[in-house]
Amino acid sequence: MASQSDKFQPTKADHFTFGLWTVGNQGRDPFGDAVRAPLSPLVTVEQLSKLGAYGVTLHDNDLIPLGASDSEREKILRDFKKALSDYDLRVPMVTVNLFYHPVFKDGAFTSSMAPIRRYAIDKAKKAIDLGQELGAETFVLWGGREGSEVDAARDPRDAMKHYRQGVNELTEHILKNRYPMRIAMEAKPNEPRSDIYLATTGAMLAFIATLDHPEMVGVNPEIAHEKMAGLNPYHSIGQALEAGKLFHIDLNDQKPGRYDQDLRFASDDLKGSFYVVKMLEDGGYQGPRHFDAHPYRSENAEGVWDFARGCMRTYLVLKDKVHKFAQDAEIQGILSELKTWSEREDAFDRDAWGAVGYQYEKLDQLVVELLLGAR
Ligand code: GLT
Ligand code: MN
Ligand code: MN
Repeated sequence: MASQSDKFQPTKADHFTFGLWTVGNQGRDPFGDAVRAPLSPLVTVEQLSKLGAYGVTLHDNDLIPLGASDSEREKILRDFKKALSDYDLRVPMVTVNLFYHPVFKDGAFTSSMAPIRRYAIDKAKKAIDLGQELGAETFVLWGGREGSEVDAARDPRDAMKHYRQGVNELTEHILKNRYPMRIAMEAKPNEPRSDIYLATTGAMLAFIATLDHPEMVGVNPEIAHEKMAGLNPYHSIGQALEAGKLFHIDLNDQKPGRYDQDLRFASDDLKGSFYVVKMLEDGGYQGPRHFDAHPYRSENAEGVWDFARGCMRTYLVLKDKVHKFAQDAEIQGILSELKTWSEREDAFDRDAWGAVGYQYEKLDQLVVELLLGAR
């Protein structure tokens, strides 16, 4: 594919990153076991670098198994850092796994059990230390188990208080150690819990304003999660960017009304994905273009790299369409006509304004044809 059109060949300057857990996803689901062998982080680093990615991201336990001894940790880190340097790959973001072990079955930071909250916060602090060792500037916090099935068991106000205490402790830890790190909170409405607290990026933004150090905390919106909540990711991401809170992003795709699919970027919704790319490119977003998606369960080891290549190439194709949008005389003609009207200063005529046609049908059709390659 790449040979046909090198213009869409990713390079490190594009700042594409992938989680170890994304290409490393083994295809397990609630109805079937793994279909792919585990992928070593060292092989992942080599492969991603060869494909043109800029970096790799990880949960603490994607790299260092839970319960590893200090010496095991040191050895794993040494080998991983060597691979990063051999293949010139960065680790711009790390995160913490607060969802896999049974201890987290009723939440981590929002657990009603003080000892579990303590363990979860300490685990997150250690993951922050790991991030610092790997040079990460962003720490993502995804509260996948912070939620409920039985509302008789916990008042969400208590959950909010505990969540806030937890995040406040993390910012104190970062400040005390003078780490150049910021936290990005990721929302999801449900799955694996029936309801997850702070279900949307908008809810996260409101919560962040109540923290001790709101300037250190932003959001990591995921396209699929906004869509699961029936929302438009272009709007959520736009609001976060305008608020100076878009610290990181999880790019993928999702069909409406389904489980969290984490589909290859833009594989389902080309137009929606185009507007997300447009927002990132036009809006001055400086962070990595991070893919949090996984290959179809139908794929073998080779298909994993087709998946990764696909995420990056489609982003670049859509970025090219963003340039074409800006250069398209007809599209820009309609937009500038609308702008001229918006600035009219003559006496306001309610009926005349009520009779105006906005040309949105024409505008949208032009975008559709642009995306289909008909222009
Ligand atoms: C998990 C989740 C993702 C989060 C990851 C970060 S873990 O795979 O489904 O959306 O971004 O913790
Ligand atoms: Mn995600
Ligand atoms: Mn997801």
